[in-house]
Amino acid sequence: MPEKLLVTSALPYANGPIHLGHLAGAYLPADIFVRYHRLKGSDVVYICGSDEHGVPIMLRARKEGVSPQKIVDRYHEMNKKSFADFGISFDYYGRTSAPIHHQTSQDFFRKLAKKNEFILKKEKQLYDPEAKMFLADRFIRGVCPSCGYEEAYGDQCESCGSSLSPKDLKNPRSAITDAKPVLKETTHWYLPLADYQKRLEKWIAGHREWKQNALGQIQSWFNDGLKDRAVTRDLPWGVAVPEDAARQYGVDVQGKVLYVWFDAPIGYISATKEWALEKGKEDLWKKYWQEKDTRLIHFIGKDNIVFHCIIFPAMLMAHGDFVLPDNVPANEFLNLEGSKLSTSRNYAVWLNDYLEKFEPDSLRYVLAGNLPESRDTDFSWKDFQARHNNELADILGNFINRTTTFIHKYFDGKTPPLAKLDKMDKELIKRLEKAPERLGSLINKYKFKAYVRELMDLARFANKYFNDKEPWKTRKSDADSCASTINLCLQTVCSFSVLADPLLPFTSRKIREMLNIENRYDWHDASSLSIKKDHPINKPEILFAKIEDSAVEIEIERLKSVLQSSENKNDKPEQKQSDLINIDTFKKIDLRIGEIIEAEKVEKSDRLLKLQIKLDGEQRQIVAGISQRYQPRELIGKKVVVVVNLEPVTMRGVKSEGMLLAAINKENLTLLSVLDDIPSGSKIS
Ligand code: B3M
Ligand code: ZN
Repeated sequence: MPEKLLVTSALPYANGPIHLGHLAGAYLPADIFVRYHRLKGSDVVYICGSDEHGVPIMLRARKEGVSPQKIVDRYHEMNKKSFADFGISFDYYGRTSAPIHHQTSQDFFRKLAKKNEFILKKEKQLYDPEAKMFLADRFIRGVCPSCGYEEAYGDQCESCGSSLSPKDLKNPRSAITDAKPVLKETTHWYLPLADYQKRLEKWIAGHREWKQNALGQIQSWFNDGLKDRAVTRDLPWGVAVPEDAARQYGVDVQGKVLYVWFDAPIGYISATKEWALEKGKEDLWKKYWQEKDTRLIHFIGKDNIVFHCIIFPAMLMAHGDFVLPDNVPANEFLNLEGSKLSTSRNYAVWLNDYLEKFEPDSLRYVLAGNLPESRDTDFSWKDFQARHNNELADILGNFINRTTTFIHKYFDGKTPPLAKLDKMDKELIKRLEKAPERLGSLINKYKFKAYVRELMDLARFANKYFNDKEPWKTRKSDADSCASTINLCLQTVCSFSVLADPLLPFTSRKIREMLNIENRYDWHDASSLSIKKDHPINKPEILFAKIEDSAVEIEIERLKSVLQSSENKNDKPEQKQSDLINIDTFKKIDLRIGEIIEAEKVEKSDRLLKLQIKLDGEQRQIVAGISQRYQPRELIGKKVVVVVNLEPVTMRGVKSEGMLLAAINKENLTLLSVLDDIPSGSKIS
């Protein structure tokens, strides 16, 4: 029986175009994963769609003076097209304004109401007397209580990442009219998450294989104790709270909708229903959502962890008819040219813009090789150009081109025979035999960067094989050897078209056309020498044209000017020449890798966090002034650089035995970490 997989990528809000950060977070890794599984013969359905509710969409509509529907119609179509052009191979791309989604979400709510899973709370909430509406989530702005940022939203501070509730903000004001809000009574439905904590803990305990970023965040939510979550809002845009279900509570549902994070994940279910309908098999969705042998996998960015690992699973448990996720591979964030991406400042690379200028596979390759799998990573245009030119063009493209050209020049365009094999030939055959298993298992374990690296290593090896075998010489001195070499090179190109297909689908298709072989291949075919003697191939074409300096310079300049116009104009302080030290002085500093295993705020301090750091066999307590930049929970499990032989000091009554290294620039601060995983306690020299 093939493995049954239901794969989802987070539903992007339909209030703006897709950018690189989105792709690196939830879409490209998922697409590599599903393409691999399809080739392997797994029974896989890949679902996504537009998230069309929520306050950000309403704010955008107000800003443009149009209806929310107009906004979501525009971006739904635009994003659907960009994803398709980029090769993201959803089986279905739905939208949460679809009637079937409203129906499914309301049914979900009805079922929970019927099972008495909700509690009702009457309380005072912020209300804009000028706009005459309640100010939920992002409709309210004010000063963040954790970091003092003045433009924090009612649900989250974008500066320090704290998750907030509107009443937490100091000096709150309406994002619509700027009015000072008043308190007004309203009633809402809450999911009492505390009732689910035990069940959730037990379930998560069975998933120790999940990535550390998710497990760390989940544990920290458990440590804080789960709280009741409101699942409705007073807003004019969203899925209406179903009147029949509300009747049992005696509450007027006028103007009330489901909270966007209640309906959005149900969007995965409703889009699967639409997919089934489109296939003419109305009930097919049940096979994936309701039968226990499904592996449900949610690909997301780290800011969505709590919703996918705690809240949605609790909803699914409360409902009872659906499978729970098997894994939630969450990625960290992607930065751009050393700065944080920002959609509001237009500091981003937009996918639709990119696709007008460059090939999709170039970006797929560069992003996948640099995914923020366990820490934030950076995208730079120079690196993009270098990896396209030096790896895709000079290694992979070159190998394929010299092989196919050789066949046309000296073998009349037909595959030469395989004669006797020498040591190098056998080595190449062995690598090809092992490759599908090896590369497939990396993809299946969500190690996409390692897959990309090993795939390119294989191309490097093949290129070296071509060089070492010198077929241009053996052509005259040993015709059999020359034929064998070229035969094996062609077999390798063919294997490549399969093994690279999840990553470079457009290129793989071109290769197969060039090789005049069928488009449909099985993953494990890549291990065999499947091209027969005399098989004719088509004319070679260049797969990767070099990217010129001028093409990326324009992009770099654009980003620089965005940064300059939004940065304050203070000139950088003059760099002072530091006094030189010798190596012995430097060696006196004992630097080690440590893992943060606990983190909490220091009482009465805005800046300090108390951290417990695991070194080799011992544990240290260190106090660090980083609380304006990091939430305690996001630090758990992170490997950092520790100065271990610093004299202990006491700060705010808390002992600190060491120091963490950080890079600092104006308001920016980032802790130093390591490129690859290495045990705690490792010495730095
Ligand atoms: N639209 C949030 C986001 O884009 C949200 C994801 C929904 S997934 C169910 O970060
Ligand atoms: Zn803040």
